[in-house]
Amino acid sequence: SVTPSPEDRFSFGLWTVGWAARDQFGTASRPDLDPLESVRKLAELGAWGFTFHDNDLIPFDASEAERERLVGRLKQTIDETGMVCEMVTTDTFAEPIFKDGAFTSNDRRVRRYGLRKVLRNVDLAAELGATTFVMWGGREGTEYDSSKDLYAALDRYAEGIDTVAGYIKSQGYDMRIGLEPKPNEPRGNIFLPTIGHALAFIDRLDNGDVVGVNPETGHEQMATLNYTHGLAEALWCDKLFHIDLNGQNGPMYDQDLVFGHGNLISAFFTVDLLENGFPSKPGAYQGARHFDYKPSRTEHLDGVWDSAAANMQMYLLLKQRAVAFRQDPEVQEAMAQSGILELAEPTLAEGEDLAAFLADRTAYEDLDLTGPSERNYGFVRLHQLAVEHLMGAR
Ligand code: 3MF
Ligand code: MG
Ligand code: MG
Ligand code: MG
Repeated sequence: SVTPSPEDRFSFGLWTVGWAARDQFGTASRPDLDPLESVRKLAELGAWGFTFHDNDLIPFDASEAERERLVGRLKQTIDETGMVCEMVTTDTFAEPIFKDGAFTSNDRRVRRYGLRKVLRNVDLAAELGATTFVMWGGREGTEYDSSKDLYAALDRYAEGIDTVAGYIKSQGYDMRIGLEPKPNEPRGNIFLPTIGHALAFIDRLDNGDVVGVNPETGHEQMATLNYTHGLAEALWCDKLFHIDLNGQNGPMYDQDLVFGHGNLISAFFTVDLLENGFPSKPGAYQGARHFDYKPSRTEHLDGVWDSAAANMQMYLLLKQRAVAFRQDPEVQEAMAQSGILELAEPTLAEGEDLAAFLADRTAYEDLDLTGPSERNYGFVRLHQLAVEHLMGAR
């Protein structure tokens, strides 16, 4: 069915529908929304959960009493709607204090302040039952390479993430951190620009066991990378802890379009991976299908909710087509023809040691290169079948 329901595990950031469309060049084109009304509205549309930055709900300068009142209202809304607060994240980018970053600011006062802001938000996340804590370091970076000791910046970034991860463990919270890579915007160059950079960084952490990635479709595409490949490597590393789905048309500013409204063929293969898994490792991704998009500035309130619904609609349509694609006998035959199923076979035979491999003349000296060189892989035929399924032509 293409009617979203909680079983589909769709979730939305409150900053997505809540974006009043203030941009670099213009004032808001829509009124600010009450985030709690947004939770209700998303529930009505068939979403399962929501996510938020601390300051999507609690103004930066709110008093303690105001903070408690707002958290109380949120809990009441959760009870009334059954919506799941699946992820919480921290705003360490909007306020002037964070203009040179939070964990990697040259100013130690800012680093200590930023870390405290994040830690108190981890407590709030735990209180609300969130199991993922996302960290997008939007201001961690530079415009000028002269402005920062890059080695020390990575040390301080690691120190910050390790401190948060260590805190989560020491409190016994059932929670994991998802680092969100992005190559640029708002900084000229953001640290941990891609999934690959983040995975290598996580490997160097002391508490990296509870740290993974939260890749966003558009962010990888801004770096001219293939989002589905990035998800695949994160899955291969057991580090795909969360996802931000949206739409983007190649390397330009962060468009945050509705999922599928950018590179549609790429979106099809993203859903194919999330729903069907790898041919050698079938099975659906277990996490939330989380959207991080922006209703375009041209849209008023109807457009906000139309676009929210469109994300779920696009995902379900793509899911329908991706499932049909994999089940089509002609596709299965084309996949077999293409050797896709052969790739799961180890290159060395079972029990074959290096000496035996080096002694196998059929592997090298005696191999007739004509066969493999003249093989027609049939990838174009297979892709044509995929695109026909995507277009609803099959
Ligand atoms: C920016 C983003 C961010 C992150 C968010 C939490 C404001 O391009 O994608 O959205 O997703 O900070 O994860
Ligand atoms: Mg984006
Ligand atoms: Mg974004
Ligand atoms: Mg995002």
